[in-house]
Amino acid sequence: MTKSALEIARAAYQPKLPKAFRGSVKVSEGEPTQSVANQDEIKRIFPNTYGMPIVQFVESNTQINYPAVNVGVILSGGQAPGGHNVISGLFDGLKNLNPDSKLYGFILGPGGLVDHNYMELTTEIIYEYRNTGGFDIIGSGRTKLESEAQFEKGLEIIRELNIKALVIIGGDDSNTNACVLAEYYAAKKANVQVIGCPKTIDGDLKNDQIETSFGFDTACKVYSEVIGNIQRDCNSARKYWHFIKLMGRSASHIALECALQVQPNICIVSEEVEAKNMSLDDVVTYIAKAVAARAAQGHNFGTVLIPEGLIEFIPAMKKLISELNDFLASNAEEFSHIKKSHQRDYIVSKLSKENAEIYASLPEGVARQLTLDRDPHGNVQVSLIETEKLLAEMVGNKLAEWKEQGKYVGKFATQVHFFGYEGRCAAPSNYDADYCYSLGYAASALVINGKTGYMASIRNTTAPAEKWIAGGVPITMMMNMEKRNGEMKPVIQKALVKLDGKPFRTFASKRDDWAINTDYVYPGPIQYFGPTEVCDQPTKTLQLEQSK
Ligand code: FBP
Repeated sequence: MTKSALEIARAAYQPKLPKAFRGSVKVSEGEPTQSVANQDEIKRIFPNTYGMPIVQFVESNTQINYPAVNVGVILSGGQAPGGHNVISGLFDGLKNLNPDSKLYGFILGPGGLVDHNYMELTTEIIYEYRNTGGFDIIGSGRTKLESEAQFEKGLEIIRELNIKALVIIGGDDSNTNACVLAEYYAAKKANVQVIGCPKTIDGDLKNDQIETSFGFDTACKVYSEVIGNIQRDCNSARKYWHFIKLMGRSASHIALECALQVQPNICIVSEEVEAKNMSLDDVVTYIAKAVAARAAQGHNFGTVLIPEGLIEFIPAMKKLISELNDFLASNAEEFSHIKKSHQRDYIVSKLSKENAEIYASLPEGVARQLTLDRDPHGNVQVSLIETEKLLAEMVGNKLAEWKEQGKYVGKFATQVHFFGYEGRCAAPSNYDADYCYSLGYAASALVINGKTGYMASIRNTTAPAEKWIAGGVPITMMMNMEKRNGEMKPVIQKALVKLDGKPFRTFASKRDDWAINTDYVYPGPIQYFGPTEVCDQPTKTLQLEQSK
């Protein structure tokens, strides 16, 4: 494998660990826990893994001789920077306790467990991937582990390889499934532990115990670097408005964090749009007003950040999408025979008056996307909707109307961007490199101490690493009941942007100034070597959340 100069230098980086992991550790257990909501139902569904205490690893003087163990690891869902370091931390943690322990990686996600597709991860293999981005060491996948048949298939290979524990590195859904699997094996007395690790660039897997999901830090820094570069270009040429969509599926954490880092003219926060019951036209008018106000000062340029999930948070669009889903699900055959050029009119004629009006007002391309791209469950794939183009076009139309009415004088030329995949496999920042390595180490300690149904946790991460607190949180503690595919299911509660939280309030207190002025910040690329204030800063979101 040919390596870049940075990769070679980075391979030698030794991630920082919490103090507890620098010698022998012991487990300190807290009080029994409760789930965040629906306690009775969650307890009933998880009789063997409900109510367990939060555990913390603390330094100890007692040297224990641990037996060798075999462990399986799975990378689940979208890539996030630092996954390789979770695996290296897990590997080093296990080997440190007993050099005869073995780590098996299941290939291409949870499907690897079901299909018995695996490889042993050796010292040489791990060495190649230390501190690198990506999930390519074993690959990732989105197969959901949820049926008994899958659990049983998994058990066959677990038995064959004499695996004591599985570590599942994933987002909220994958960790929910990890918990279901832990419960299933516990109920069966199969003697197989299941441990989760909090991963997702989206930043929506966090709660009182889990400060952040790994990858969020690096991905936001990469996007902020590029947005900063665009802002400098924008401020140099002074002729474009840049509409920038940012990944993050539902929650707007990424867009908000980038806004805090780069101070754009506008950032839309989906959670606020929903709370204020804004229509698409309200969002368009809000942007157009800011454009017009800058134009009045002779500034015909700017930046607009748009969260990926925006469309689904606009209440009226949500209703439209829901009616379209239902209509197309039951009339797919008839619709497939309608000529492309007549499809729009056909849909307009079939929808309720309110939804027909909204549908008719959408630009051609978006209207088509809403009727075409559906996932296997029959839902519109909102992430494929080019919201950045939609808004740029609709703002342009609004400004043209205002121009005719003499309400706006200016020029409006746009560029559109979508940043997502560019950041998901970036080389992890020092924060993510250290955080992930520590999470892997914590997972190894949970395994060795016989825990199951726990998520590895590292807290106090805005402090220097030696003060970080390592432990594990029962996954049932993060659960509530939610409707999925028409059925109530136990799931980990997703963390959306809190409008009364400090990150949003800070943004809201500054956005009017950012809209009218040109207060751009240019964060530059992630730095791996150099002064700590340049290399080791956590996200603004985390710093604000942790500040008193
Ligand atoms: P996870 O929730 O699995 O971590 O994935 C996050 C994400 O990157 C979202 O931000 C994005 O909407 C989605 O994955 C894209 O999925 P895909 O990788 O299948 O294109």
